[in-house]
Amino acid sequence: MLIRTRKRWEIPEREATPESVFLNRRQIMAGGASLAAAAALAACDQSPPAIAQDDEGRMVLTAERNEAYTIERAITPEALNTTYNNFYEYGSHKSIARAASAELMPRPWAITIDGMVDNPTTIDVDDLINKMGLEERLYRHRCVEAWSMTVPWIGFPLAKLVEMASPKSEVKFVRFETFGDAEMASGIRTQPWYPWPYVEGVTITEAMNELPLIVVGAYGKVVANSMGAPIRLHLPWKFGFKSIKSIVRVTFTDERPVSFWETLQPSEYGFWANVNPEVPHPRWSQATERVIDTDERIPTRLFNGYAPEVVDLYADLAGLGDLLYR
Ligand SMILES: Nc1nc2c(c(=O)[nH]1)N[C@H]1C(S)=C(S)[C@@H](COP(=O)(O)O)O[C@H]1N2
Ligand SMILES: [Mo]
Repeated sequence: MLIRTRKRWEIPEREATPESVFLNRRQIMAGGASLAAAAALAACDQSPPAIAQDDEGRMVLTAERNEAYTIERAITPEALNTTYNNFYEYGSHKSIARAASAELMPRPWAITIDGMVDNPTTIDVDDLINKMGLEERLYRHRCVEAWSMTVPWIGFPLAKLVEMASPKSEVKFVRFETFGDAEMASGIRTQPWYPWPYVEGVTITEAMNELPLIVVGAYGKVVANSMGAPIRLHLPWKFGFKSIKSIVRVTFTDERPVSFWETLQPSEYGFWANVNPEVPHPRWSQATERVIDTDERIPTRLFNGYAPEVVDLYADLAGLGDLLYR
């Protein structure tokens, strides 16, 4: 872990920001934006840090909703989203929230960016957040098991992290790795047969697309342990298993990463994993999905509804069908 002597919020910069500005920002974050408040902010050159601590020691995020990514579906209730999860480090069932909240220590947390890049680094998660800035996006979230949610994520585009790392021209893939510390995860201890740590990967062109979000918050707060604190990925056009949680390493490489799920069952969980209603999982249909809060069954959409943003990424693939699924 990176040793740090001083947190960003200990720097007097925060004191220079009047409380009213914080309040305005938070109202905007909560969706109550008024043009007047936005104008007041624009006129104010001293913007608050993206993450800071309030007087009671709570983490406060400053993020404005990016209206380009609002959607037609209702937001999944927070209490459901934080308690219905896949996070095998804490067990192979949906109710991992209690174990994750008791065991996972999301701060301090360092992320290593390495491999074929001009700027390798190991950086504290909060320093990274303040460097990148934050925005809120509403995204559909579709698990390969055919349930879905709608999540108000807070984060920054993966493309910004790629830009910071400055990959060499030979880079073809980005590999992500979750922590593998068994002391922090009872599921690693009780399920030693799994290929820990959890790994996922995307192509460099996927990583540079506008959609992939590095998530550090949801529902206006730092992201819950059960949802992959303190930093996880979300790829809204792919099945949920690609959206790796609690990331400690991002590696730029010319070799295609082999994921946790691909290692376990390559015929069911392939590299591409693009949501496609026409290509069934070997054991069930992907034509529809269950909205977790209402239990309603709705049709699944090609690329989970994000075809306009991503279809060009796959122009070189031989055909649709299986390639989209795998
Ligand atoms: N490290 C890690 N990341 C993970 C998983 C996991 O078990 N471990 N599960 C994946 C799966 S299958 C899904 S559907 C999503 C679930 O995210 P959520 O719990 O925030 O809905 O996380 C993905 N990321
Ligand atoms: Mo999933």
